[in-house]
Amino acid sequence: PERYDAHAIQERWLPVWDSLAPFRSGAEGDARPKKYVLDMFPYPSGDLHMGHAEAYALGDVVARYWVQRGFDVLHPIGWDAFGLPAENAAIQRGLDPRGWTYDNIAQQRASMRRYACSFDWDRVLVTCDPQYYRWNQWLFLRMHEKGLAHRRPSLVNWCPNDQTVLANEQVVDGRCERCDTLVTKKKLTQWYLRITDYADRLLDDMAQLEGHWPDKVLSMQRNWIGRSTGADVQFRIEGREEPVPVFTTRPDTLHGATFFVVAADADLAAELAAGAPADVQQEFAAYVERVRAASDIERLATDRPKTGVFLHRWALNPATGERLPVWAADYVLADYGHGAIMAVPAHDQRDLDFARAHDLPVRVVVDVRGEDGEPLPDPAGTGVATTGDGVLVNSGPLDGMRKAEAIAAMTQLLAERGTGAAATNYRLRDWLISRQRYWGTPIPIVHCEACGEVRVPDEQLPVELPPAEGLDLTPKGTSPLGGASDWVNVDCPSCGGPALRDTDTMDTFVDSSWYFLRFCSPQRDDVPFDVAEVERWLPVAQYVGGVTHAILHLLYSRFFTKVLFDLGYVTFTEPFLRLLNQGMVLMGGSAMSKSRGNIVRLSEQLDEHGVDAVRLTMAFAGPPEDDIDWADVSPTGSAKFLARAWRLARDVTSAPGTDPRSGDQALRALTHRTLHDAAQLVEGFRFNVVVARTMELVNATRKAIDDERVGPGDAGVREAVEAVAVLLSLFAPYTAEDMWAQLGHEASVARAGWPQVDPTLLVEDTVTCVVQVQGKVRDRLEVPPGIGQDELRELALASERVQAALAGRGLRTVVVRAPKLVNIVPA
Ligand code: ANZ
Ligand code: ZN
Repeated sequence: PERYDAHAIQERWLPVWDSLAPFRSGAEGDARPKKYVLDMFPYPSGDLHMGHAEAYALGDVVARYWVQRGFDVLHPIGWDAFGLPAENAAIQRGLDPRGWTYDNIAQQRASMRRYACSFDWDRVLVTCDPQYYRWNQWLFLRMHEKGLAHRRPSLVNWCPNDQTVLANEQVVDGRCERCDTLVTKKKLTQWYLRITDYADRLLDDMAQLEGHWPDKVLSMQRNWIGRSTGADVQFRIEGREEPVPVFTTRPDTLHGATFFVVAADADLAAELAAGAPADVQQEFAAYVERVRAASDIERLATDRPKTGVFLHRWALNPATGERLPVWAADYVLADYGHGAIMAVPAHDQRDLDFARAHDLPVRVVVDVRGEDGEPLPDPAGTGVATTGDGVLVNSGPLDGMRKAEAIAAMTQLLAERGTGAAATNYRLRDWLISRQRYWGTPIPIVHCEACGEVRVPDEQLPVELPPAEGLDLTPKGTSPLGGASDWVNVDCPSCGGPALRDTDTMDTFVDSSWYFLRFCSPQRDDVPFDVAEVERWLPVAQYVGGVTHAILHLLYSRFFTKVLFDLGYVTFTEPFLRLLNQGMVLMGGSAMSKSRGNIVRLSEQLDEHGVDAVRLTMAFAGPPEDDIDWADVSPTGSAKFLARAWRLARDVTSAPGTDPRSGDQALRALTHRTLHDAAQLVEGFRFNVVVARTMELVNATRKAIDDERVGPGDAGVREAVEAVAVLLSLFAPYTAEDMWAQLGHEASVARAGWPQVDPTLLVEDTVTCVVQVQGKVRDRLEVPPGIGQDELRELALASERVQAALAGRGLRTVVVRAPKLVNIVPA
């Protein structure tokens, strides 16, 4: 063919690849070293969108690169197929969630094939398949045996619109992550996984990930776990037998505590209020009602008015014996620390705001200085708490100590007196996995009046979902599975008596917390994963996905891995060694959304520009972490470049296998330099630079031919064009494959292998640059022939001999004639 026709090329190669299956992994006897490259699997919400197109283009660069480097690469795909959208489609449009889900999967799968994703299609898994979710149940049972899965009544986040419980992670700014409704609280008995038992390990093992995961993700995880160290301090309350503990990060400020606050919605507040005068009791009851309606985020917001009720009760400061008024307020949370605090308004901003709102005393106990060494003004007057380091004052035995020393001293003092101890607190909460929805994994527990909570025996797994037909799926606060009476009523596996199945389903994040293990042996129906295969492939060498999963999914996967390590099923404690978070694809500066009407449809882009041009554009748009604004990029430009590269392959006339050593030396040097750098650039995720360097190689080759410096039969030209084909095989697989075939090769370019780089060709030529000061030669520098004027000027001025000749004088003029001469005239 004479003309580059992207669509014809696609038609030509798709069926060939189907039969070649160049990305099949883990074949018996395949001696290549192993590498696991994983793209986050999609939710089958419709056809692929531009975000998928970016993620899968970038993940493919990495996977295809390692294949070229001679690795047996596991690059699997599957579908995260349970969840609310399917259920909502069922409710709103009367569709069967199963059918809806599998239809979407078929569509996405076809699009991925067309998009030439280098997936191993023999390993596909779908989480709503009973053969998958039976292992969710199996894992749940193992955790139940270890006490890591348990049920308890508690206040939970509740979405009044979806009528479902939400994990803390699914509450964003006090709103439901999915539907944006304000989240409220509700008391329910729910299933939890004890991720808090793993808080320290989840934090400490991050040392393994440092430098390999984006810093931003590591710090998000750290904040989410939220470990803080300090002390528990016991406060006696007049008229109450038991002392009440508070958690503080600043035991050093104990002498500055001027009041005491109990979370208004904590049981303790109700108890203390019960001993208060009748009018206070009424005021308190009305207040609690209002508090319960608000979300944690609203309650903690610093700009929120500090409301509260004085309970007419008194706490005793264990350091001073002073009587502190006890308040109930909503800025203290019931489920953090002990749900009560000692308030130190001089040194805590929220306490200060509260003190100023309710006329409570403010006492400075740390002398904090500004940058100028002067004491910072009194917080009582400025309304700004002083939170920094300083010297303790008004604090008895602590006076004169600095903050850190005083924290240690006070902690010890409290311990000696039996009124306190060092303590650690976490923001992390146990993972609430119960959902009162249909489209999820049934919890494999049976409730029997005689035996209590009974685990479904392993051999009875999977507990399959009953058909949706006939069930009322509309949210109502209890699970739709309760309506499937044939399914719910079972014989107790333990005593054989009448019993009921648990009707909750699991949070879908359970499904994605171990899917990377299942990919190693997706067909095994006797174990969740083949331990030997997992040993062979894991940990995942490279994980690629969106930053939206920076907390939830990654934390849960890390947690599952550690649990499986403790159970002896895996030998590693971190599942993902390296993480790449790609940016988003925007349109006109904002995220694509139906409401903005700025959605770019991937299928239309593929029809218009061809697959390769779209994929190349994704890689070329900028560093992968950055967002891509589709309005600013040029798939047309990408297509033109691809045509130019393709025409080079058409024009090569030397035979395959020609010894390149007889080729044009300048072109060869560029080819080898490009290959050498490209490898490092891909490994550092600088894909856009690799594309730019490939363009440079294409242009230089074309120019060498056009200038008649070399002929199309030159072995250096063939070598350059073959290198271009291999480089492009990472970004534009169809074009690369067609070029490879035009160059006379029979096998797929995908497995051609990275060309051997000849180190002798990497040595750059240099020229000698003379540096003069006042007309006298002072130094000679070896510089690359292509050095820039500015760079050469800096180099010359940095020379020790030149500096000696200048002897501290300033510069009048510096004349630079790159690469040969620099002439300096001092002032
Ligand atoms: C006295 C104090 C003095 C505090 C001071 C701070 C500064 P993190 O870092 O988040 O762990 N606190 C404790 N329990 C709380 C609850 N349930 N709701 C709201 N606030 C609570 O912060 C711990 C600090 O937050 C604790 O230390 C306590 O205030 C407050 F100069 O105690 B501090
Ligand atoms: Zn029983």
